Amino acid sequence: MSSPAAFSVGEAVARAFEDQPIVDIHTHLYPTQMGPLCLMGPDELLTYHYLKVETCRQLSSGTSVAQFNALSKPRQADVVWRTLFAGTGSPLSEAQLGVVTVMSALGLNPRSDSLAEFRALFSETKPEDYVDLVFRKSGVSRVYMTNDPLDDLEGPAWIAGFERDPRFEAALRLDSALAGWPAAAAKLRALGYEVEDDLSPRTIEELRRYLADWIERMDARYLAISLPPDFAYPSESAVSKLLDVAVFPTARERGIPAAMMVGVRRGVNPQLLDGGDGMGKWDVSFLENIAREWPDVNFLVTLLSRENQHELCVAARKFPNVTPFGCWWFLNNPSIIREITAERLELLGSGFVPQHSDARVLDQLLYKWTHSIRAIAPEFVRKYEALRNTGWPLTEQDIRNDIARMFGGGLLFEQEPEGESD
Ligand code: FIX
Ligand code: ZN
Repeated sequence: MSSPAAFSVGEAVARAFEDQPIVDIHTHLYPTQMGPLCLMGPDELLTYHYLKVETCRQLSSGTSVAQFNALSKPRQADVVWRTLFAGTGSPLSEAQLGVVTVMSALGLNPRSDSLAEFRALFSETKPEDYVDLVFRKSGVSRVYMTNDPLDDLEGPAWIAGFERDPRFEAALRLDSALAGWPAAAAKLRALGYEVEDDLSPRTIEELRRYLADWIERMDARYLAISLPPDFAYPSESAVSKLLDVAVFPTARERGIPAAMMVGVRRGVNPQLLDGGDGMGKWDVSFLENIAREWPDVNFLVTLLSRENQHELCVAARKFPNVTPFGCWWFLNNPSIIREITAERLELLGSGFVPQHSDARVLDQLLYKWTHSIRAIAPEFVRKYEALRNTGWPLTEQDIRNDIARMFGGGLLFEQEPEGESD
């Protein structure tokens, strides 16, 4: 066997990424068995909210955002195509590059005048074959969905029951149940949970029953909530109290992580509908309060503001029950991914989950992971070269082990909750 110093780190990292099946820990993807929730194909891809927002910045004069919103999905996709891909400027934004990568991966001409060729390919392929094709070509082996029983489409699908494609794992999302309490009380009551409008002992008991039932029904692997930048903990807000009395105790009892996604300001420009959300910086001392108060809950944390990333690393150094994950949403751009990955490697070693895709349309797996790995791999190479230069007899297997741990989903469940072992 050649001496450990003989191999090329760059090539070893590239091989490790090529061979590692990716586990994508946060997406908005669903299996075909969940009917209309499963989004794929050109019309869905082109009407991704990132692209609609970019289109709305440059609608031709005479077309308003309201008129664009009123169009059918295929007509919106045509407008997006004409504006962002067959228009005057080159498709340089990350979301635009994404579409080009997807089309190239599918063997399509991205410089076409229309979506006709893409639509023909999609309509000629059976949905289950399309799913297989995307999983195979993207190198993704499993994805975590974002599951909300209170969603009008999703709840009935779970209640009716379906045979789950095992590549799709569940994550119970709590935004609609907890945000703006008692906004969700009527929906919870309709599902059979006797919550009251105030946070009475009965309400808390019933909310905990809701969590327990739905974790069970979905086999949810973690709980998740997104929160605004002004979220404070502890505080008198209903959401802070509900996390304390219902969500965190449930995560602890069940031994599953709680994912906190903080920094989103919903509906900053309501006219843009699903693309209208903005962001803001959080006070990370609230995360410290949570982590200190709940040492036996594993918190998966992603923060939306670039300004919060260094503080998040420092908080994770202080609290082993905090695992940073992903470069979320407005951070999911190569320049920022590079910066965040380097910072996390330097402060946390291999103890974080570098990326999730946040894909909403299955086809996006074909670009989000290639683009992310292209940004992340050089940072790993730099670190492994630095490690070898310090005199560490690095082996290719070391690299493979780290990449498997960080991209193979294992870190999610690495921390056994206290008191669970015996
Ligand atoms: O809250 C979330 O999970 C966000 O990722 C989404 O709501 C957002 O719309 C999105 O798709 C970001 O990439
Ligand atoms: Zn998301």
